[in-house]
Amino acid sequence: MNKFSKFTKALSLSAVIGLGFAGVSNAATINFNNGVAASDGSGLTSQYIDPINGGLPDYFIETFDQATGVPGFPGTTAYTIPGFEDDCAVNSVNGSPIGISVNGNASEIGIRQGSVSGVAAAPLNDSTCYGYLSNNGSGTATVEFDYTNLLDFYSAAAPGNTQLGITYLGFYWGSVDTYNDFQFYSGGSLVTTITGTSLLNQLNGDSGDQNDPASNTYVEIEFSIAEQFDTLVINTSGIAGEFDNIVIGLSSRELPVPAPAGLALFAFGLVALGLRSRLKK
Ligand SMILES: [Ca+2]
Ligand SMILES: [Ca+2]
Repeated sequence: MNKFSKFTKALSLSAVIGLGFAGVSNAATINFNNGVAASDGSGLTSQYIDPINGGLPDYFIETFDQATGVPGFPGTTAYTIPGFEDDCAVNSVNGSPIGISVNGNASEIGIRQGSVSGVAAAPLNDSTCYGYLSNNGSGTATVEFDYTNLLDFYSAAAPGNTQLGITYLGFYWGSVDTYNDFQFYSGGSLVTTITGTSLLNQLNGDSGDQNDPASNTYVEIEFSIAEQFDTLVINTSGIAGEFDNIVIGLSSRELPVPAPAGLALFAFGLVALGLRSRLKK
């Protein structure tokens, strides 16, 4: 039993209907239609893990809410907006062997609830705490989520497993702007980039729209083991880049049993039974 298994709870399963993502190399498979409703009122979350219901082993979630913090992660309130300290935190940061490192300019990183004009907009249907990055009006703001610690912890716990890496990342991207982008690095080398412009083109969304599902979407990236990443970098050259429910999955993670085919057969069986009972009458 993996030590981390206790941190994940139950499976939240949905149909897996992925769409290819144009404009990105074959380094990773990017989907954006698999998000499921989050049980904590945060809009959308990963099909593999829910803030309250949990998920399959070897997935980890950052909700930015203390209420749905992960046991064992002490977290920090260093980036919370005054007035929300009791509710918000980066749950997974530092302070533990498996903590992540958040690197960036504290004046450009925020965690809060609700929308404030000219500051940040809550992702669609997200009434919980979320994270955001702002350039405060000029230049480019950057924040780095470094998972090297977590990866090292797992690697040490699985000696001989040279195939261990982070091969999944999902996040709820609120009010996608043309000037936001997400980059993935491994050992300092760029693996792939998702730009707001590409995403909006794919979804036919309007830049910065806070109310349109086409501009507020759950993005998932599946990496091959050769293209695993250890660091997520978010950039924005405007106000603002908003995100919530960041989920990472290790290569050792469980994948759900492919249910749709079985469910379809089951449904067909029910229909057939229904027909038979009707014919009997
Ligand atoms: Ca949240
Ligand atoms: Ca935005």
